[in-house]
Amino acid sequence: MSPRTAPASLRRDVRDDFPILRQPSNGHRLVYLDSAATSQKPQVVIDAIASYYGGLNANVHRGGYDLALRATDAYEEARARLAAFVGAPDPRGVIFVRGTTEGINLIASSLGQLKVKSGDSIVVTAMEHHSNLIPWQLLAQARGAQLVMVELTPDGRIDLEDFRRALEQEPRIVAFTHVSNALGTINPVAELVRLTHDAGAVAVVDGAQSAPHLAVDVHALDCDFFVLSGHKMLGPMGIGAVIGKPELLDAMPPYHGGGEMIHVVRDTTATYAPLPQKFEAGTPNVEGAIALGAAIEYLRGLGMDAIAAHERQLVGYALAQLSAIEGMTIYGPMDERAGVISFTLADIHPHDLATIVDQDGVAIRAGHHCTQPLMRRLNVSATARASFYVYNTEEDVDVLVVALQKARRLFGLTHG
Ligand code: 7TS
Repeated sequence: MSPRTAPASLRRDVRDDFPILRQPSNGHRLVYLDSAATSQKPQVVIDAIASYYGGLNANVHRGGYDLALRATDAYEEARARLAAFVGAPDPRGVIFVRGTTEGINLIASSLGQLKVKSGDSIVVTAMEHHSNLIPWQLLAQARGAQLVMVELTPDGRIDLEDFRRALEQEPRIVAFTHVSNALGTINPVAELVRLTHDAGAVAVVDGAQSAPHLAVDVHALDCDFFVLSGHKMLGPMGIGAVIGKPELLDAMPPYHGGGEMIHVVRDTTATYAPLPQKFEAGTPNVEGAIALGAAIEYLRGLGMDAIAAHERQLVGYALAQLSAIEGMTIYGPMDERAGVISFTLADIHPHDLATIVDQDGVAIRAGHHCTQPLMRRLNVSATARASFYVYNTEEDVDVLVVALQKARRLFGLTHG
């Protein structure tokens, strides 16, 4: 007798929590399959923004009056919530930034000044989003360092042999994504971090595509830095975070200079505020942080394990349905993948595919997904990409499949 092994997926259909999904698109039910680009927002997040401006708005960490103190408390509570959500033991290591792009630029610039000198090497992988590549290119160019790119296996995983080879050069920093935005690959982060540390380097993890979809524990992963974007995890745009080990952040020079990041300012020099203020110059995105806190509460209510199970089930169903379409090529691993599927269909250009399925209300992305080095290795200039989140259902996959069959017929590919 085998026990029932049904995944603990979401207990309810959450689509109604997302007002944007109620509006039609091109006369059809909107099937939103572009959550890797940005997620839609539940009503509780939209409400959090309105109630911040309706009842709490004041600048933080400066005013001594009631409203300012309450705004500061709410902002700091959002920081504590985010720290708990990703398993960071110390909220002082949570630095609010605009998003993953700004976060990685902060690390490359500040950690780069601390750690990287001429002749050193920095390691990235061939599946990185440009946000986790260009800042390291800029750093390498500025410091006269060498950027080493780790190759991938044919099914789109990090080639661990090549990773080990790159570490033999004793790099100062190793940066890699947790989940690929173009392939959906889930990388073995804890193992990569361990290898990185054994080689004496600092491990930077791009968590833009993992924090929204998987239970993350930065303490267990032991990464030195983990970076995320609020807008991909049901929160608003313009807010994200660097979650770093406080002892490293303490040793690093400031990134932006300005108000609130200082302790004492003299004419030509200054001393800096303690963490996290040292890295938060100027007026922060208070409303964004508070609404991200609301998004985190919503995600916790659903349960990250249940969300991951829901997406696993959905992506399994989608892989089976899509593979059955004649002429379909799917990129990336066929197991252990997050809710992202990149594909091409016969020789139909991915942009044409996206335009055709849009006529049926299906929103997918076509392009290089800001991963040009990866596209080059896949021998394509672009792919079509469907990405899933809590509000997607098997019915959404069915609508996509019917729309793709229609594209085949439009392009004169029979037996569709
Ligand atoms: N890293 C990864 C892995 C990403 O997927 C993205 C955005 C970023 C970094 C940058 O995040 P941002 O919030 O600073 O823009 N990815 C995508 C995408 O796949 N389609 O549009 C944006």
